[in-house]
Amino acid sequence: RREETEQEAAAPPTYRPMTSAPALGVGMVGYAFMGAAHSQGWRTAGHVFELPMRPALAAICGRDRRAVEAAADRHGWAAAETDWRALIARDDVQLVDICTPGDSHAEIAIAALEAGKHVLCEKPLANTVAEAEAMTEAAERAAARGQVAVVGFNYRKVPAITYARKLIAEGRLGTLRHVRATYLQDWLVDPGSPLTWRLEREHAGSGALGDLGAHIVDLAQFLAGELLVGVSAVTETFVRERPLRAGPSAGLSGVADRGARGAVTVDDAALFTGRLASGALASFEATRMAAGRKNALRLEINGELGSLAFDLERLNELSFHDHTEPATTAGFRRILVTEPEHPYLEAWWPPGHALGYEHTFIHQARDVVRTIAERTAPTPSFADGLQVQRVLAAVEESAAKNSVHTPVHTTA
Ligand code: SOE
Repeated sequence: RREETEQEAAAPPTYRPMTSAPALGVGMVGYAFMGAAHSQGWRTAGHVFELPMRPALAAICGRDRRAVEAAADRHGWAAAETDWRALIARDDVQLVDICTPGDSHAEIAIAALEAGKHVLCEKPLANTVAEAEAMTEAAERAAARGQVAVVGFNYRKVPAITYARKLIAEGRLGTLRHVRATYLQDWLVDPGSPLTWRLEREHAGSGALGDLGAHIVDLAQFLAGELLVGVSAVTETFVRERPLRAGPSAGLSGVADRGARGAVTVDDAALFTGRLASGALASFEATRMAAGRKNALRLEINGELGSLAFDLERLNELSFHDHTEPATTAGFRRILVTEPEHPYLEAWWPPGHALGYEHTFIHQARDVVRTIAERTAPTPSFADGLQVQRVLAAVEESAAKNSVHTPVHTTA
């Protein structure tokens, strides 16, 4: 074994040993795609970042005993429960992490907060504004007792996004003029793709709008540091009937039944424009029908002094144009957001050693733990989730009115 140098021997340890920090018992409801992603976050955060509390994967919950026990085993949870009320009641659970479809968020979150637990809830916060309001009120009452409630807008935790927010807040773009946001996926292009819960209004609340649009609305408001005050929208459901699902979901899809079909009750795509409080204009496109686009979340923000652009498929990069530079040499340049001075990077790899999708959940877990221990204001809060929900509702209201558009006059 290599001898330690004198300098290394004298240096304080980079990480506090996990075992010396008090445990934060986590109980998670749901164990599919998001459950797997959040499990990684809880498992890894305390091994990478120096944390005041050590996340302990106490128990995972789902209705199907065999499946939830298998998930506990695979993802490293100490116990499995089949009733979320029993999970909340456990003494070894201090935080409830909700990774279920939107129709159960409000009931579980409010019960957990009333039982004195901290809550992390997947996005969108709820399926309706009324549910999101009730959740936010419960979170405010709980905050007075020292509890934390956070909504899982994980893309805020991409280092390049956090850094973009910092540059904008420092005034590097000056007065903002435009926010341009698209979130494009293609997993519903095939009309034979089955009817999963994400396509059912009673479970998901809405379609591409709530699933993808919620992320870009949150990011637009987070980056700009201001709220949307109005929207104008169109939505469309291109494939109105799909085969029922035969068997369990696999990722986003699943096996289609050969006979039975059911109605798709949510949008496949939502396009809308919006105005921010300062008067800046924003445009949004969320779709699961963009063939070839897998997880293309793209943002561009233009201000009087410059522009920033981001693409989730190249998430370690940020493009920056400084408009105060001489026009002859100015232009978009690529910032590789992997320096130790960049957000979250102090604990990761040397510069240029890239991060990925799963790191957003590790950063989310780190931030939740610190918020609880340091008693700082939770972010993104349930109030932030409620604001996004209000925008989604306004989009649906506008789209319903816009079913007949201003006609295009032809000369014929
Ligand atoms: C499916 O469209 C999905 O997994 C969303 O539900 C997530 O929120 C998004 O981050 C990736 O795509």
